[in-house]
Amino acid sequence: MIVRRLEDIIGTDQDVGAPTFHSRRFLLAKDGLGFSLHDTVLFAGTKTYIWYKHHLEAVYCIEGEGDLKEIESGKVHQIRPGTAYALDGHEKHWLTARTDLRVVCVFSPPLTGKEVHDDEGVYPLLTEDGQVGTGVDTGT
Ligand code: 9YT
Repeated sequence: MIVRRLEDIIGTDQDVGAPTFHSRRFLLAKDGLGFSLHDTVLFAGTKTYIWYKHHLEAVYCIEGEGDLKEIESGKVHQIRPGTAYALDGHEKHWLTARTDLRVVCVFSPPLTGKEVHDDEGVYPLLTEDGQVGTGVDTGT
């Protein structure tokens, strides 16, 4: 049995920062469950480019307002508390946070400590409309 609380994660190496979000990683590959579990807050007014090339992800919004744009199809989905989405096709997307947007995320295969550094090592992207995003590609 594993029991962890947010206060146990904050300030540890499982509490990671990036230019447009911070993420508290409750469960990682080392926990041996076959998935990882994250509590992520995307900062109000930011737009994040995300492509998980080798991972599946499910996301459930618990706080805030934003939208998700699928880059290939151009489809836009409103994200608000009670909305879940799953990247079952490794879709490239933009996640825009109108307010702080808090989401609970599950990855399969689970993220490991190595991807922590990959994520943080990605530099902000300057997009055509002048917004700063973070290229997030946890694939290896
Ligand atoms: C919004 C989203 O995809 N969050 C995933 C978790 C985050 N990439 C992390 O923990 O680094």
